[in-house]
Parts: sequence; structure tokens; C-alpha cells
Amino acid sequence: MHKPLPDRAEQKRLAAEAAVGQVADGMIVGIGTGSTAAYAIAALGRRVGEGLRVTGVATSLATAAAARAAGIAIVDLAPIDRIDLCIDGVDEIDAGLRAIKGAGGAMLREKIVAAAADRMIAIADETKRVGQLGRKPVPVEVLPMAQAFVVREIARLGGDATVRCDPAGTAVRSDQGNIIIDAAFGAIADPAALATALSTVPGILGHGLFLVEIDTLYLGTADGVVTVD
Ligand code: ABF
Repeated sequence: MHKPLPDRAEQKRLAAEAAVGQVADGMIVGIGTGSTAAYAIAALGRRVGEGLRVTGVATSLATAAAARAAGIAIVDLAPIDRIDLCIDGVDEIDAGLRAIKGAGGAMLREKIVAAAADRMIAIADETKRVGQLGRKPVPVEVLPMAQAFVVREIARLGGDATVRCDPAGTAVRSDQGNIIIDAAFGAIADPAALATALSTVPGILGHGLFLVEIDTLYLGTADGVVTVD
């Protein structure tokens, strides 16, 4: 009987479980946000149940709750200046392991945790791999009082800014209480230049261009997990 090819959910699960296999006893682990990261939380929870000793640092309040429910001890990052390994999802990732993150609205904490990690593993299904970043918008976390000004600055940078709202039309708030603006630039020819430009706009507290944080990609594909370093 021919085994069916893994679908997207199975690809996410395979990638997540492969990454969790890299977690060693005693590690401090940064735990990502989103549906792929949810598979990592489940896999890590199983390993904790089998006796693995780890301390988790969550990239969102939702992840903290899910990780605790899975039996993973979660601590606040504030007193910790470095972590061993971060495992997190992406929205898009190119061949140079540059990514767009933030569809889950957690990119501010995600970037801090990723940067504090000695090693950062991105986990994804094959639909996330792109030749050039920009099909998806770049999420930007914005101080609410700067909303209109930042929309204007994103337009000046050539982007189309949309304030992320819930179905009722109310602006979504990040875990920090800020608003999220999705900035669509189309194909991004120079991600580094755009990242620098976004970072220098007053009122932008974080953005979803992750250009240096990711060390390894575990990509779930129809043929199994592909590792890209
Ligand atoms: C989070 O997970 C976000 O940064 C990223 O956008 C999202 C990917 O979500 P999913 O795994 O559900 O596609 O890390």
C-alpha cells in the first residue's frame, strides 16, 4: 500500500519534531509562536514527560500558556541574557535563511528570543520557502500613538500599510499592547536596506524581517525533512 505524501500539517509536524530532537537535557529553549511551533510544543512536552529537563522561554503569552499546559516549565526572559536554542516558525524563508515572520503578531518577542539564542532553528512546511522575500507583507509592531505617522512612513518607503484588525474591525493588539501594521512591499530586492529603514522610523518597535537570526532551517517536504544550514 503506497504511503500518502505528507500534507502541510504533516510537514510542519515532521519539521517541528526534528528540531525538538536537537534539544538537550538542561537547555534553556526559546519556544516560538504559530501552528508549526505548536507541534514543537507538543513534541517538547512529550520529551519532558519522558524525563527531559528543560526551561522554556516563550515568544508570546499564547505560547507560554500552551507550553505550560504541555508540562514545560516557562520562565520570564528578563533575568536571562542568553538561551541555548530557539525553535520558531516563519512566514517566508529564502535560500539565505532570511525570513519574514510575524503573521502571528509575535515578532517583537520572537526577535529578542531568537537574538538571545546561541542557535536558532526555523521550522516550516515547504510552502514557506521562497526565492525572494516579499510575497507576504512585513508585519511591523507600532506604538499606537504613532499609527498614522508610521503608515505615512511605510508609504514613503514604497509599502502598502494595513492596520491589522479583528473581524469586528478593531485594531489587533500585540502582547505588549501595541498595534500591528502589515506592510506589503512586494518582492524585496534589498531586505537589509528595508530592515534598516523600518528600524529607524520612530514609533516602529519591531518588524518581521529576520535577516541574521536563523542558523538552521528544518523544512518539511513531500519527501521528508530537509535541513538547510
Ligand atoms: C510565528 O509563527 C510567526 O513569526 C510566524 O509568522 C508564524 C508562522 O506561523 P505558522 O507556523 O502557523 O505558519 O513564529
